[in-house]
Amino acid sequence: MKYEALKKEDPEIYGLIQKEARRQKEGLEMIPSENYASSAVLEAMGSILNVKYAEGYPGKRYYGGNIYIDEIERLCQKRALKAFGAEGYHVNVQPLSGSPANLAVYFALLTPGDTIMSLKLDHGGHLTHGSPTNFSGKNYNFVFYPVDPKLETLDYDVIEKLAAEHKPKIILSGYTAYPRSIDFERIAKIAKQVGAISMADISHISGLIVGGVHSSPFPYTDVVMTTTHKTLRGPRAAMLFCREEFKDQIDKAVFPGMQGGPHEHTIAGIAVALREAMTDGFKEYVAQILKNATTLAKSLQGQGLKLVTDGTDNHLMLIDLRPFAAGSGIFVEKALEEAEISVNKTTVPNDPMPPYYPSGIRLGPPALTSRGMKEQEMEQAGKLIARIVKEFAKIKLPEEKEKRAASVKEFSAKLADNSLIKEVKSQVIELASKFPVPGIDLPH
Ligand code: DSN
Repeated sequence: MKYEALKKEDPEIYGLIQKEARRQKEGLEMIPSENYASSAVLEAMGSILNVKYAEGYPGKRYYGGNIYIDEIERLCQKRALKAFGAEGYHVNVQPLSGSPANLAVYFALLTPGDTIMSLKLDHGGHLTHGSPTNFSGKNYNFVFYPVDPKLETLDYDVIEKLAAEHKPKIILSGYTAYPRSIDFERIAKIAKQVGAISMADISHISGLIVGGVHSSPFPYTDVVMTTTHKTLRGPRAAMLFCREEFKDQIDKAVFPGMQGGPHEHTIAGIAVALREAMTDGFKEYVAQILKNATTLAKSLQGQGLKLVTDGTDNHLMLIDLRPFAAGSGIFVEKALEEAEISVNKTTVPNDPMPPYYPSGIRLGPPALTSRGMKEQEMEQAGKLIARIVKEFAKIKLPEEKEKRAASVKEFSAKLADNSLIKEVKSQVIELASKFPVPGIDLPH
């Protein structure tokens, strides 16, 4: 993007975008839920479609002038069903993002107080999968299933047993921090046995599913939610697929239940991303994500780091920092950030620490793979990350809660002068600068 008008009209915001562009170009974005959309997607999102109000659905809007908007939204729906091979399903492409989309499903299909079964949050579940701080946990009765205490993987027999015991209305699968593949067919079967609706949140893995390197929830799962900006490489938004029998309830829950005017410029961007996702190039891309993730995991393990489940089947992995010090995720995240490597601190199964001071690091290669990095670069990135982890994961968080924020602040203030970080950072910049970032056009 050239940003010529922005540069002239608002140098302040333009300058900050350029700083962020430089940060992204010189650093390694390894938060596994982040990714680069193509320039074509960004152009659709930045288009004049931004102007339109289109409350309602194609063919039945509450505003005039939506002839072409209807065509765009219908095309997006058609591409979504085709890309996911979701024959016999309906798709709503209006959800503004993943969290409101999940809430729309609960709103559509449940009454407050109804039971939903989902994965424990510190085992990989999402905020909207029943956190007591979230609308979901405050309004519905969540029963959580755990991962196996030893293997740290899903135990479908335990899910089956809990489902028979609690008779939930929805069984939710699909996770935000789970490094292994998911048997959607088995979970849908369990749901059927107890008369529950099966729901999958495939936000993280939807690109892998479209590209054929992860099992699909179609045609097994009743309701499927995905965000569109992670491995799918589209704009920040979401889509909701459902069986025809739930169509009216889901559509009404999204609009007028939870949202007003849909973001049609974003919907156009989703359509562009879906077209890209149906190409052979995208299949190669997601296959490379898996090769890169496996190589990165091996590289980290080769340096002596422990990964949750001892590896990965998908695009992400979790470093368990408990062998060093529980609660050190925040120190490692900050040290890596100073070295221009972006990851996020995360809880690990049965984490003794709270989510803001957790004992793990979540990372993965989707965005780096979009830049063209391959196994060799993953090997190198793994070694650089391990050097930082081994140095900073030892730092102990104060026991006293009120002293924690100050200790992190004090720690962060010293990072810029740390010689190890300086050394890693220069190698990171050298590595990253060789690979272009899709959608970034830095001035020379
Ligand atoms: N925040 C997203 C993630 O990082 O997984 C999920 O909402």
